[in-house]
Amino acid sequence: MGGGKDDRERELRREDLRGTWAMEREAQLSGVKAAERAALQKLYGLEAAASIRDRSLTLFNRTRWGLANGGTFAAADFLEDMRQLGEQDVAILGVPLDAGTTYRSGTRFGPQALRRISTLGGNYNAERGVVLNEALAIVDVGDVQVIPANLEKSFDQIADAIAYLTERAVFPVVLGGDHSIGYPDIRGMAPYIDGKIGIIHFDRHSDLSESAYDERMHGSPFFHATNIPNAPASNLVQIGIGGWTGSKPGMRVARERGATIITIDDIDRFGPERIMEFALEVAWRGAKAVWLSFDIDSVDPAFAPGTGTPEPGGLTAREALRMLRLAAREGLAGMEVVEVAPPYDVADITALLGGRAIMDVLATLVESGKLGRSPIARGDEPRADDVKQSEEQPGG
Ligand SMILES: [Mn+2]
Repeated sequence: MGGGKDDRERELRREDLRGTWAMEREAQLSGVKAAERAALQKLYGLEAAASIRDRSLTLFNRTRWGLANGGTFAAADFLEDMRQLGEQDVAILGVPLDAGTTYRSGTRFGPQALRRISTLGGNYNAERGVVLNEALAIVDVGDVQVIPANLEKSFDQIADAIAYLTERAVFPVVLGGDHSIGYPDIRGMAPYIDGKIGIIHFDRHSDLSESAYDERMHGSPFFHATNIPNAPASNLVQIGIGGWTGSKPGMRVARERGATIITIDDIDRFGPERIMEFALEVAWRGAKAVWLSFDIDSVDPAFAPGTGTPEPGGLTAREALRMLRLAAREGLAGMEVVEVAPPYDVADITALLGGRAIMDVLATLVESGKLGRSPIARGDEPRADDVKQSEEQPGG
């Protein structure tokens, strides 16, 4: 991650480059699971035609990547039997809901789009120095059964699903869905946190209104989440707020409850690093866990047009990914990516960014040895691989 300003002045040597580190790092990354999978794929996919020289290729594609997309996020295994949840590190959970949308609906297709485009690429990231599915046991647990015309029943379903994951100490990655799901996500998790839960919330909108059209819609999740006794607004930090689609009553709620609002102007003024240091301080103040809520509309519509309430002037994709990685450095209890609305997307770029946000956050948690900082007792001992990685992190 970017060093100080001094780096801009200093002489630049080849060994200073992250790319140089990445080349060295590559040699240390394990390919154990990849080898196992390749062997199975060879067995299941049958021998390729005689003219194919690369004999690792098979007749039937069983990789689940690219065109062979198997419908799960980043080609993770689908966990059909939810009774078997518990040993995994990460559970990908879709919430195909858009009943909370007040204007342009379409986020019910968010999980599908995020999963589909996530198989463009692979699990290896040179800059992060990680092969994600070697470092973590990731399963895709499919979708919550939402009730399309009933938000409150959907909230009950979502909260119970998150509770189920949290109770089993599996890190939840929620694929939204409109932002109304932010409330049941916190509600499901909060009872399992032995202390306060902080919230780092990226958005152009503060989502602190009590209701819209008499219901708890996608502009209301944090009004209701911060009514939960151990999820106080004092530990809520909202990043990227601004523009003409915000709510005036929501701003009053933020003032009355002592939430922290960071606008795009603030980010321009103080820079992403200082802003995230500050945001982490607020979210973690006396807290046992922090939840990450990433509304894709925090990113400028130039980079993320596929969303219901776009607001020009947001983060660049590069800023967003960098700030998300900084947010994840101290550990997280779970995350959600919301408001990806494929009907308005162009060339899948919004869904692709949403998926990359997840990959970058997970990679950062691995990099900093923080996946497992769940309040539920799980391996407090870092894995050998994690220790190695944190020791090898270059300064800056
Ligand atoms: Mn928003």
